[in-house]
Amino acid sequence: MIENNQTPPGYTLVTRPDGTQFLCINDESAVKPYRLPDPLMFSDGREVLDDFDWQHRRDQILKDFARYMYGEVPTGEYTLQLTEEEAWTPALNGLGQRKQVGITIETARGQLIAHLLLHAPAGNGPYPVFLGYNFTGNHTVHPDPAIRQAEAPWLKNYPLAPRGSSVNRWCVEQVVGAGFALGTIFYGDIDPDFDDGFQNGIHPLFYHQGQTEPKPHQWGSIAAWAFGLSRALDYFETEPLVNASQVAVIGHSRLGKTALWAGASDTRFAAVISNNSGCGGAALSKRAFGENVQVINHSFPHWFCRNFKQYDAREHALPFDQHMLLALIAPRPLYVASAVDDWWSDPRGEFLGARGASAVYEFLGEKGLPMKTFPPLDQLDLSGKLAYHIRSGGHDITPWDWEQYLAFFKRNLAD
Ligand code: GTR
Repeated sequence: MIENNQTPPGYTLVTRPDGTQFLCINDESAVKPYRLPDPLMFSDGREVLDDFDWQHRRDQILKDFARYMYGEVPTGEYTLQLTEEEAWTPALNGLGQRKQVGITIETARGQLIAHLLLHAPAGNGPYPVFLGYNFTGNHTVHPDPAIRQAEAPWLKNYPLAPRGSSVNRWCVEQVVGAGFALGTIFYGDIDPDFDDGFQNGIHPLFYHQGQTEPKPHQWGSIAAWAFGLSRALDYFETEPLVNASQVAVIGHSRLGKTALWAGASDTRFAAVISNNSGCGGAALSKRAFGENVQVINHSFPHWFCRNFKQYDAREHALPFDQHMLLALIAPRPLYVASAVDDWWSDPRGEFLGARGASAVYEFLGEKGLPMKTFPPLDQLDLSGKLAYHIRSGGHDITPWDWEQYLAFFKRNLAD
C-alpha cells in the first residue's frame, strides 16, 4: 500500500479494480529522458538507404513487435466459411442497405463464428469501407431491430447491452451518407475480453496436441482480434458491393490498438485509424506517461503475449517503441487521434508516436505529419498521409471524430 502523502510530484496513485495500486506519471515534469530507436536504422547500426532496405527493416520491426509484444499467430491450418445470414436488404430509411454475414473459422479442434454487420449506400458499389470492432454487440450500433443480437457463448454470464446503446460511437447514417460502407463485428465473437487463460475464443482452436495456452511469443487477445479483422477483409475480397482494396481499419481505445496491429500485420488494409489507442497503441511506451507497460500487463494480462511482461517497469529495455508500429503502416494513410481529457492514453505520447513515424513516410516519398509541434485543441490539418488531432473532451469516439476520418479517407482515396 502506497500512502498518498508519499506520491512524488508529477505522479498520481492509481488503484486498479483488484485493489492493486500503481504510481503513474500524470505530468510532463516526471517523464524521464528516453532514447527512441530509429526506424530507419537496422539493429546492427546500418542505415536504411532505399526501398529495398526498408522492406528488410520493416520485416525486422514487424517480427520484433510480434515476438515481444502482440504475439505471433500460430501457423496451424484453418478454413474459412462465409454464410449469408441476411442478404442485402434496404435499410436506414432508404439511405442504404444492410447485410449480415457469418464468418466461420474452423480448425481440426473446432470452430468459431464471427458475425459481420455491413451497411452500404443504396447503389451497386463497389464502395470503400470502414471496418472496426464494436465493444457491446452489433445490435448496439444502431436501433434497427433486424440486426442480430450478440450471442458469443461466454456472454451468458454478462448482461447484454441494450439495442442501439452505442449509436453515438457509430454514426452509421453519417458514414453511409458520405458514400462509404461500414462493417462491424462484436470483438467478443473472436476472443472474450477477460483473462480466461485462453480457454475460450480463438486461441484453443490453434493449440497443438497437449498445448493448453499460447507459447510466450504467441498471440494474446489483441493479435487474435487483429486476425479476425483480416478474416473480415478476406470476406470483403468476395463481396462485389465493397472495394476490398479500399478498406480503412478503425478502432477506439483497446480496439484502436487492435486496428493498428491489424494494419501493421496485414498490408491489405488501405488505411488505419487509431482513436485514443494509448498505451500499447499509438502512445510511446518509453515515456511511461499515464498507463504504462506494467499497469497494462497487470490489468489486462491477456492483451499481449507473455514475452511482453519482461518489460514491466522496464520500458527503456524495449527494442522498439510505438512510433515504429505506426511506421509499419507507411506509406498508407494513418490517422492518430487523441482527446485532451484522456490523460491515461497520453495524448502527447500519441502525437510523438505519429511524429516519430513521419520520418518513414517522408523517406518513402510521402508527406507525413504536417505539424511539427503538438497542435492546439481541435485543430486539423489533413494534408499529409499521416494525420493527428487532439479533440476537446474525454476518452471516446464522437461524430466529430468520424467527420474527420471521413474527410481524411475521402481525401486519400482521391489521390
Ligand atoms: C482502459 C485501458 C486502456 C484502454 C481502455 C479502453 O481501461 O487502460 O488501455 O484500452 O481501457 O479500451 O477503453
